[in-house]
Amino acid sequence: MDETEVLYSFKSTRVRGNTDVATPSTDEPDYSNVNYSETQRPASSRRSGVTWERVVLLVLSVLLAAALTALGVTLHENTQTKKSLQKYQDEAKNLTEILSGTEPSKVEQPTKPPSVRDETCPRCEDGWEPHGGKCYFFSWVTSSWNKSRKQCTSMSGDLVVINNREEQRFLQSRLMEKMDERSDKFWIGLTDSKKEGEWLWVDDTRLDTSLMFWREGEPDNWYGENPDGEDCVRMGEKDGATNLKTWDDQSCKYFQKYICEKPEKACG
Ligand SMILES: [Ca+2]
Ligand SMILES: [Ca+2]
Repeated sequence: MDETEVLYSFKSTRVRGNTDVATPSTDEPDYSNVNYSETQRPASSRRSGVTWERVVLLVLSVLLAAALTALGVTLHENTQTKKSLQKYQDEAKNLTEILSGTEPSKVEQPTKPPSVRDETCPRCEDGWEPHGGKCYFFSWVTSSWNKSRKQCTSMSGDLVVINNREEQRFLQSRLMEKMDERSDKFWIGLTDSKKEGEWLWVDDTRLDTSLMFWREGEPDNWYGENPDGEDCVRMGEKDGATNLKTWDDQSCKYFQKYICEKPEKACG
């Protein structure tokens, strides 16, 4: 019996029951049976409903997954397209600049500015100035020539050896900025203390006569202030020098500032 038939049976028997309340009718419907029948939909129908819901849910899930995948692919393709477009624009710009006779700009491969490279790999330690492959230290205290040299060697350097005119020009230009007064000169690594008149650098090389920067009248090995004469060389002209001539010999016991030198560190 299906659901429609159960309901029909229930109504017809209730009408008959009202005419004879005291006598229970044998046709009185079995409510438990009715209730049971009400909820007793065909099992195949309920299973079918659940199954359809699952199918619909599954289809929707598949569609959602497909839509998300398509969206991801589209976004990726858009990114690639933008990159390609930028590349073509840069190439077109370079071609335009070549045709107009100017150097192409380096927009594609920006390089680090020198200051950034220096920060990542400093060629000289703090307090030392790089120049021409060397590092220079300009002291702010004064000392005798020998003690000045010890200060330099204690920092893995030595008093400066001047090897060419450009180096002399660099040092003189720096001293013009650093000297407080005309007598505020700096020791360099040149001396004739081993043999009078035989000038040697601290690396034991002999002074090149074509690379001498003596001031007018120097060296004079003056005995006026010291009986030992003058065996050490200092340099610096605060007001500028004619033809870079800034050297003079001085008593090694004098207290002067000093210039240390050492090679730059290898980078990379
Ligand atoms: Ca001398
Ligand atoms: Ca002198």
